Amino acid sequence: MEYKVEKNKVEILINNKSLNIELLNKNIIRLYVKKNKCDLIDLNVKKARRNFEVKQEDNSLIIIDRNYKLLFKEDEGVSLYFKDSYLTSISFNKLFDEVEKREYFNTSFKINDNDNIFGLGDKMAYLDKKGYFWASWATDDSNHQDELFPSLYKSINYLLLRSNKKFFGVFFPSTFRLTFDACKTDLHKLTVNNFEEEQDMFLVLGDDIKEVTRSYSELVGHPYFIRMKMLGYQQSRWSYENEEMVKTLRDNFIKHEIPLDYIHLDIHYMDGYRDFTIDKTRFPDIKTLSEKLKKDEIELVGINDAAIKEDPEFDLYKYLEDNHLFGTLDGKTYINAVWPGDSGFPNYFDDKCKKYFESYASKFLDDTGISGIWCDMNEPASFNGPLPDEVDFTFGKRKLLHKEAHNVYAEHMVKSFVNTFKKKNIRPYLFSRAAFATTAKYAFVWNGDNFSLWHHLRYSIPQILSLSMSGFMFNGVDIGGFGGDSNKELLIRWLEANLFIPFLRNHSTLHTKAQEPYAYDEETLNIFKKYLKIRYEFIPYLYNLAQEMSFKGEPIVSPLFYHFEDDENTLEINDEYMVGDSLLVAPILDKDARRRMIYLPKGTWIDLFTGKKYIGGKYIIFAENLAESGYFIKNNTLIPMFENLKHIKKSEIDTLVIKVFGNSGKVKIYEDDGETLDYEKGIYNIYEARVNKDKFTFKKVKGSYDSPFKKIKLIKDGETKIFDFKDDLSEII
Ligand code: NBV
Repeated sequence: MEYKVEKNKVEILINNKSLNIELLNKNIIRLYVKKNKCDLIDLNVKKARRNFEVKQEDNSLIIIDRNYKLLFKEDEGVSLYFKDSYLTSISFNKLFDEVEKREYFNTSFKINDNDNIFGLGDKMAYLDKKGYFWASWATDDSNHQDELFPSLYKSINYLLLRSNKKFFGVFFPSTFRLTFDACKTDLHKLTVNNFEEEQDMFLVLGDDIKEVTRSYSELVGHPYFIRMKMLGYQQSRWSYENEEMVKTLRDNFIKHEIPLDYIHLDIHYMDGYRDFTIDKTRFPDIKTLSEKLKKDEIELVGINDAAIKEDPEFDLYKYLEDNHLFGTLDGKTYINAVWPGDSGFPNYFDDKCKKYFESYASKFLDDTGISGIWCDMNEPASFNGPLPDEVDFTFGKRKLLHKEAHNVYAEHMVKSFVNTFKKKNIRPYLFSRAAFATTAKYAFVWNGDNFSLWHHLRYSIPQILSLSMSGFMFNGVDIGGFGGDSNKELLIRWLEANLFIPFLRNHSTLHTKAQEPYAYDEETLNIFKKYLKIRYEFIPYLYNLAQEMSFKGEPIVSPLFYHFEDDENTLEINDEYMVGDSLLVAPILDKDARRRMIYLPKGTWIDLFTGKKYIGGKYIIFAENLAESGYFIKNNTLIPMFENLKHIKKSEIDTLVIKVFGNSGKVKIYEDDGETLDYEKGIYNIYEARVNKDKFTFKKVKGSYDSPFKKIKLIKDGETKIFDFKDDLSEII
């Protein structure tokens, strides 16, 4: 067997081709026949020297590293081991493409009966993707239902596999269309096809699922750090279409004392669906409107579609056209139809285009007082058939055809707006419908157009969790459902089920029944208030997790197996989730159901509402009436909380509540101003709170942020003790 070893790389020569194995660091190996340029995405590849040995034995080549081992056999491909556990065998199959008259490789992974295939982002499916066919090709199909639709809005080429009781990841950096036959054709083969390029992949390893997830998140980039306010409740519909409707919405929330942080403006606020314009007949003075709302701590988010109306009178269109900054076909601006009618597709890949959007949007935010940008239709979606493969988005000096650009178009769109916010020293409020695997560092995501259907509520859990395990840890779905009419019970159950999901927004489509918390009856309103009170109490707990997400690549919400991977029962659970490592959510997801089976992993769990303790390691039957959902806190946990909030304004919150579940525990609490980038300069605090039976200690372990806290309220066994806020406290309680 012919091979070459060079620094961290082993190149094996087979039939005039070479298979390259690069040992990047202790957790990541890159395997490729032809290396992808990766110039459309930013990867964070940390290279570290590895001391490895290469030896040839019979007809195999063995690469032995301290952490992993790869064994290559010409007819079998590469077998991968992590610390002596066999994970999979990867084979490269030569195929002949009849259409293109050329040879290409697909890649197969050996999958055993008890192995699992997780990951792949936003699919409308259960956590384990085994048994189906999937594709990465950003698709706007608002009628998508269930596993029948292989591709959705996002293209997240990440597989989180579990083999031999060990988790590991595989990431494909190609932005071309990819398909994944997840043991559909062959029960023991996961086959990944890329018809345009020969495979290039990153194998992501680790001692446990947490290490794998952290390593993957680091490779593609940790999700960006959100504003604390973004954890608040958000109300949307297509559309609150004029100033009157927005004011009435605000009045209703205030009158009914329902917490609210953001109102979303859908496409009607624009002038003829031109991006970054305002329809002056509907919103005669949006700046005054947004300033008035800000007095109540409510902010506006505005939608922004990817394509730009073809209108020579429209300065944005004119600039892009004059500067050749639209995608072209046969040398001319390519036009298709979207909401504004005939529209061009900006070449967001071009730096000049990005810069122009950055400042255009910046001026728009200043002029209107709008606080956030909601990026839609950026697959890119089009009404007159799909964009032809050959539409060119020139990238630097090279042609970039739509077939390569499509899956990463949204990423370059949102990238244009990151500095719009950062230059104002504020964290972006930027979210997107489409995304590539590497997009979470620029924008968060929601799941697009679901329906007000019970099984879409059920899917919302594995969808959100799959996104979370695929690097998109700040995400959510339209609660209540987007398409179709919601109803009282469905809306309430959706709120209960998604109560701790990072992005909590109620949204619905045109002409559907109203879905605001007060739209049904007094009971619905009161249930909403009850639950949103809990959500707002948990803001510091969620914010702690948001910080860990951005600093370390830890998910906010996760499937149970993320925290209990040795417990095989957790692998089958699609209807419960963990929030951090201390809160377990087990909601009702079926119409008329008033009880359900809940799996509680090992340990003691405390019902959030009744305080009743349950011993885990088994299933329980649990009653959940309409206003009762299953939320369980791990025994001996301290939860940092706020109280009595209707909106989140960090600088005005003067009391930190610490609630003890059980009789002891400790927690780290992260604090900063909640909105600026000052944390990047180290302006934040980290506290450590501990309760050991009757002793309470609280101290600052790090930081220079000037905290507005004045009091600490400790709640234990139903009793409340209040202390003056100090950096170092030690009390007998
Ligand atoms: O802008 C209108 C909608 C929006 O409400 C929704 O959230 C997006 O996913 N948008 C899609 C375009 C129309 C879809 C039918």
